[in-house]
Amino acid sequence: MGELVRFSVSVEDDLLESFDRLIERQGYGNRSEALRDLMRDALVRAHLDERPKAADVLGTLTIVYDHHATDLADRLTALQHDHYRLIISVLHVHISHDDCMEVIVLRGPARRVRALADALISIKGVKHGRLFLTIPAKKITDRRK
Ligand code: NI
Repeated sequence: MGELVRFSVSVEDDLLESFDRLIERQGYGNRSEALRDLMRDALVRAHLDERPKAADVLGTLTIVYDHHATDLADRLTALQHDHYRLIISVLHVHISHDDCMEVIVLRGPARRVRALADALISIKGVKHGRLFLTIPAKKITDRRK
């Protein structure tokens, strides 16, 4: 953790009022913590955007599917076994009589993680899927550029 630095920011009053209402609804105790989170999120997104070939990213892929769909569960499982080195863990939840949700925790090269997520989401019968990517915490404020 770096040393705390204070700085001032000029902003339109209506923008600041809206921001304050938002962060209060979100449960932030003060602007500083909300601003720190926005800065970290921007840095993570920039890191991922600027390094499409990043060697080490972390991801969670959430997919929802009907387990009755023909061959779907087998295809999802086979594809995950084909890429087992990218998969840290899988959480399976039976969310109704028909539907399942899986949260697949991934770690590896960005391109391979994205490609596996795209392949899983695009299998016929997957109703919804979304990949969330982040990076190891120490890289968020990496001073090397
Ligand atoms: Ni299930």
